Parts: sequence; structure tokens; C-alpha cells
Amino acid sequence: MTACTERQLDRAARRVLAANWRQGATVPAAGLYPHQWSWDSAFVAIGLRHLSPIRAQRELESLFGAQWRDGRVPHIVFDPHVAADAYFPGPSFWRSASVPDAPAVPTSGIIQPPAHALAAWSAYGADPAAARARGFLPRIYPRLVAWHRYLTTRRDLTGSGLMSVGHPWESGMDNSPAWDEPLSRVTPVPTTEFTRRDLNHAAAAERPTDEDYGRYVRLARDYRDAGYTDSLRVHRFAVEDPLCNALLAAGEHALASMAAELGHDPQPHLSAAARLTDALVSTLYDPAAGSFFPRDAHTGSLIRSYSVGGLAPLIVPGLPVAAELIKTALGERFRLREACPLPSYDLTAADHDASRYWRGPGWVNTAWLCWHGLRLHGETALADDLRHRLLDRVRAAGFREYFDPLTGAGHGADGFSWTAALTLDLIRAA
Ligand code: 2M8
Repeated sequence: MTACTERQLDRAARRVLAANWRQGATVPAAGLYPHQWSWDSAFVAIGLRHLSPIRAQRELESLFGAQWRDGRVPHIVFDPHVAADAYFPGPSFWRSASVPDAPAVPTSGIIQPPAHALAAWSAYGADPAAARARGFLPRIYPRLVAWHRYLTTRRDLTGSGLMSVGHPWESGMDNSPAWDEPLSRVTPVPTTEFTRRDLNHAAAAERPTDEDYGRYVRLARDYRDAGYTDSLRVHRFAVEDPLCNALLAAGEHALASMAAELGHDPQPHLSAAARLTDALVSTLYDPAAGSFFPRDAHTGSLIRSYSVGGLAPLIVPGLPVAAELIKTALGERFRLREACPLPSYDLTAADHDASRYWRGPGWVNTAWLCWHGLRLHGETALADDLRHRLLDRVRAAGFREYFDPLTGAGHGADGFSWTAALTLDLIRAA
């Protein structure tokens, strides 16, 4: 695609989204990820709104149609038409059908980062009249409120005012080196007890090791066997993650806008956003490092590992330490001016691995969040430069799942939905 024009890139992105659309929802990538994933759908909706605002709304509605009664939005909604063994762990592992709170459609029982309120507000903004005619906001707003309530109550495992993730898969940055230490306390399930399906579609050197997979399976199995109840005792891996909490705070601002549009009082959401922002800064920000770090909920210690998640609070309106974060992004660990997409993990770290997922390569969604944050904090020149370089990367390597941030080589799945969707959004942001 190197020589392709913006128009051709746009058309190619549309083709990816059309090929990955499955009656009401988009799969992240045919083959490797054959079902609906939670935060993927949020990013897909942000791009889809430019093609069809109604399809963007439906993307979110189909996900929230599988919301549990306790408010959680599952990380995967399984497509019953897809072979049971196409993805591991599938419906027979999660057994959502036996949980009273779960919906009729089979889902996983864990969650993913809450990018949905931001996505719903953008989908609405693309065509408010069409959204009003379909009753989109009155339908999605209470569901988003219930989702945030689940996260700020049941997932506040330490009383700090921040939500915790209970599994690396819940962080979205599954294989991040930040999880190595807390994960080392988890005994892996032997590989003889499960069959990985991801290696049928991707190179082993680009995916998590068998040992880490065994740990993922152990944590998910224990959570399932505890009836998906949330407590520090149940979640032996529990981390207060800056990316998730930043999305939650930014999401409360989006909920405030929705509330105002619906004639409700936006103030409770603005207060929640302020509380989350304060808790983020006072608990997870390290001024000496100029970065946010995840906090291990069991030990109370910060995990001093520089990942793109530590820069994600840039998306929070009014963040008091935005200038410091931008300085860190420009420094040698992330090299914002050249590395693209922004590396998922510290370029200077000895264990940086530019092709293994979430241990170094760059993703378009986290780069898009930084781009959005740069614009929010008035850094339009930096944002624009990043936007151009992101589009060039995709033009050269295709709609890959992730990229070597320095050479630009594409890795993981091809025809990856959020790469295509956010490309559409970046093209239109000119
Ligand atoms: C990756 O995670 C899934 C498990 O949820 C997997 O590796 O099988 C992550 O990159 C995650 O952030 C993403 O949502 C998912 C689907 O794209 O793939």
C-alpha cells in the first residue's frame, strides 16, 4: 500500500471493516479473534461513525445487549455461529450460562478497559438527529452508568477510589512486562490441561509464552469458580491500572455531556470525574518519573514499569500533570517524535521486545488515545505530526494488529479492525 493515496487508504480501511462485520458487530480480526471484543468495539465505533453513525450505535448496542445484570460488560461476546473450538477460552470454559447475572448469549466473565462512554458520545455526535430518532442515548446512557457503577464499586478492591483489573486480559495490554511481577505469584495451569488456539494464527514469538498462558488460565478459572465475585481474596492478581482509570475518568466527562443532552443533572458525573482524577494523580502518579504507574493492589506498591498505559491519563480533561507526561513521551523511553505507533513499553528497557505483543510494539488504539490527549491539552503540532506518521505507517505496512515502533514492520493479525477504524478517524481529523 506504500504508494496509495489517502482515498485509497480510506477505501481499504472500509473494506476491512466490511469484511469483519458480522450481523450487528465487528470482530477484531477474522481467524485470530472471531467474536466481539469489548474495547475493540468501542474503537471500531469511533471509526464507523464516519461511515454509518447508525452502524456505530449498533456496534455498541450489541455489546451492551450482553451486559450482565451486575453492570459488567464482558470482554468477549461469543458468536454462537462460530465453531466452539475456534477460540480458546471459549463459552464452555467461561460457563456464563450457569451464572444468574449473565445474559442469554454466551460471554466471558472478565472485563476490558472502559472506552465505551467516549465511543458512545462520539457516535452520538456524528449524527445527533439520527441518534435521537433511534432513541440511542436514552437506551445506552443507563447501561453506561451501570457499567461505570460496577467498576467504581465492585472493582474498587482497595478503597482507594480506583478500579482494579483482576486479570492481564482485563487490562487490554495483556502481556505487558508490568504484569510480570504480580503474575509470578500465580501458579501456571499445565499446558496439558488446555489447547491454545492463538498459535494457529500467529507466530509463537509474537504471542505470550505457554507459562504465561497457563497463568492466565489459572486466574480465569479461579474467578469463574468463585462465581465471578469480586474481592481481593478472589482476585489474586489485582492491579490499579492507569489506562483503565483514565478511560473511566474521561468516560465520566462523556457521561456528563450525555446527561446534559438528556436533560439530567451532569454534576454527579463531573464530581465522579474529579474524584477519579484526584485518586489517579495522588495514588498512581510519580512526579520524579513523570509517569503514571500501575499499583499492585495486594502489596500497595507502584509497579515502576514505563508503558504507554502510564501516558494514557493524557486523555483526562484538566489533568494537572499533562505537561510532565508529554515531556516523558518526548524522551528516550517513548520517542514521540519518531517512534510510531508509540511503543507499548519503554524503548530503553533491557526486556523491550519490539515484536512480542504488548512487550514493546506499538498499537494504533493507544497511539490514538495519546493523539486525542495531545489535542485535548493544546499540543496541536505534536498531535498533527503523530497523526501523519500513523497514517504513513498503516499505508506502508497495512492494517496490522501492531507494529515495530522504530522499523514500522507489521505484526500479529492482518485486517485488524481497530487499526482500520481509527485510520478512518485520523484521515477525517485533518
Ligand atoms: C488481545 O487479547 C486477547 C484476549 O482478550 C487475546 O490475546 O486472545 C489484546 O490485544 C486485547 O487488548 C484485544 O482486545 C484482543 C482483541 O483484539 O486481543
